[in-house]
Amino acid sequence: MSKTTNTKPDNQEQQPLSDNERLKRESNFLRGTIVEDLKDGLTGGFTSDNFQLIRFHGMYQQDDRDLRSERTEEKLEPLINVMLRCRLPGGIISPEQWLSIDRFASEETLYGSIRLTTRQTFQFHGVLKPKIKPMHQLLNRLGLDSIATAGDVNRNVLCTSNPVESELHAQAYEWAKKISEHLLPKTRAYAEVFLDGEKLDAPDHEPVLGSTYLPRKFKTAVVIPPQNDVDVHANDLGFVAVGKNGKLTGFNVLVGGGLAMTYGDKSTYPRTATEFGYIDAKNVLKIAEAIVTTQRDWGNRSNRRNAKTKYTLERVGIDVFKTEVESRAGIKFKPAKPYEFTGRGDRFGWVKGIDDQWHLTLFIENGRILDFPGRPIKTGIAEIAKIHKGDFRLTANQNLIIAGVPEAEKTLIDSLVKKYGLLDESVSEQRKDSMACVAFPTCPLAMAEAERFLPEFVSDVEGILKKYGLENESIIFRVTGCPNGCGRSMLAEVGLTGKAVGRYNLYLGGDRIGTRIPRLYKENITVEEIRNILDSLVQSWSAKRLKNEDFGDFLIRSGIVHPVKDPAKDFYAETVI
Ligand code: SRM
Ligand code: SF4
Repeated sequence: MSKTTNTKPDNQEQQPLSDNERLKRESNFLRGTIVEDLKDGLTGGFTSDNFQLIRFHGMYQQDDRDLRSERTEEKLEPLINVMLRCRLPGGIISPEQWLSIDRFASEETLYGSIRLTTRQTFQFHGVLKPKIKPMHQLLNRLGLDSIATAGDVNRNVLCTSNPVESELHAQAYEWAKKISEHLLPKTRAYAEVFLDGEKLDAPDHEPVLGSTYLPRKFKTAVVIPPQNDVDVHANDLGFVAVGKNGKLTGFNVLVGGGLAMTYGDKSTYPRTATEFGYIDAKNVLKIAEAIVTTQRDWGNRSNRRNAKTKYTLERVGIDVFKTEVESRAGIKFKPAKPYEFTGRGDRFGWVKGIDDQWHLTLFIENGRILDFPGRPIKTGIAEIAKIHKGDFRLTANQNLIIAGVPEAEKTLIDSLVKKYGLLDESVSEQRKDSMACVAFPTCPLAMAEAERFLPEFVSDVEGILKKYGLENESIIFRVTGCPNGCGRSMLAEVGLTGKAVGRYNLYLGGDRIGTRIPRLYKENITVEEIRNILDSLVQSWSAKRLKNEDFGDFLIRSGIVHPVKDPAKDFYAETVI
């Protein structure tokens, strides 16, 4: 048994608990009255607490914001539906599974698309109530589920998409799967509610998460340097793989990353994770559990805005948190092993792995898989799935890898790739290094466009780079429709966060490898203003940069932007010189 200190290191428990704590406590281990709501044909939605509880089972209630006012005028209820997020540790999915989810998206959802997410999984948007149970039953038949992909639990566990060093990847991926399983809710609610599972007499018990689950969402990633393609610093818990001769020996452990903030509330801020030290691979689950339970017991359950691990760490002190973790796990962190990140993007095109298999990374703009005019990419991927013997790997940059192609099948896959326009050689490096969250029309929290704004604005950025002779360069550019950070703008060299329709905050000065938070440069500005600012700054970059100097580093060195060094203290400090 692990040792725990029974009291919190401060007086947090004297504050009244947030309403989410009540609803978790009263939910009967996440069941609520979802079963009754599913049978209620009068509304497309979920009532009272169930609206929140369905999130723990991987669903969000949404409606199409483009259609809202039209439907209100026609005195109709909004077109209520759910978005489903699948659990897919490490992003690996088989061609057979893909074909079934492809069919479900086409035949049973309002939008017909599959959306690859920034956390290596896929979402269906627009599932109407009568399709909800069949959808979960389909996932179950495929060996998939959507447990804990949302809500106050450990979410989908990421793992670097690295098909090249296949042995190291296979080991790291196994850990990502084990961590996901170990930290999963153990309640039978999902099976009972959605799969018509048998009700057992044994009481539910949540040995790791506890009966009221975590204070807030919790995110975990496994990263294999030198590629930081999962943005490990966006996570509450990061495992940085350390290998020797292609074999995994252990991990450096990072704690307390997270990217969201709330406008106007300076007690919220994005934060990169803190290095706790090195552990041997065999201790991964013990350490993961100790970190999760420390956050479970010490996290703020009164104010959800300050509830994530990053705030707990700052509140109680890094050393106090770390010592508690060591005591609970019965393991001491060793000094961190040296490692280096050299990049973040995916490696596009064909690469050959050390196992002699071929792997093809496809660029999927915004992760949206749909048949577009002249580019039937959804049909194309399904056609490949019909003949592919390896697997598909979803990346944390919303792209797709066709992995494990034997030499003999490469030509056939290549011909399908060409036929369906899946590999466009003209896509610039800038476009590949750009990313947006979903935002309108499905995200209820969006203040501005992101996914639908990105493609055109990237063309503008391409134009600016070309104007100054930098067309072979790129800037890590990310847009989110609000300050929640789903497209990870707070780890970009240039990050936009939506303020209102057509207006954004502009953040500058992150680095290319995802270890520095950018700083607010201008608030609430129009797209035209953003274009003009970027034009002028790129001009300076082209004129004054050091050899191979990246845009974010140039802005810091030249003093245009003060670096954010310790976000808890200086994220809101004086912005621009
Ligand atoms: Fe996110 C909420 C979409 C990755 C921080 N996120 C949402 C919701 C569910 C809106 C809502 O609460 O109703 C969005 C649904 C939009 C839609 O229609 O699909 C949404 N988040 C996404 C996705 C799909 C964006 C994408 O374009 O790929 C990503 C799904 C990941 C997954 O598969 O699990 C997604 N969200 C992220 C990330 C990036 C990451 O984890 O690497 C972040 C920032 C990292 C972090 O957590 O600090 C992120 N999402 C949030 C937050 C702010 C959390 C906080 O700390 O305050 C919210 C709002 C909330 O939780 O209250 C949110
Ligand atoms: Fe929605 Fe905001 Fe997340 Fe974008 S960043 S998907 S707008 S919650």
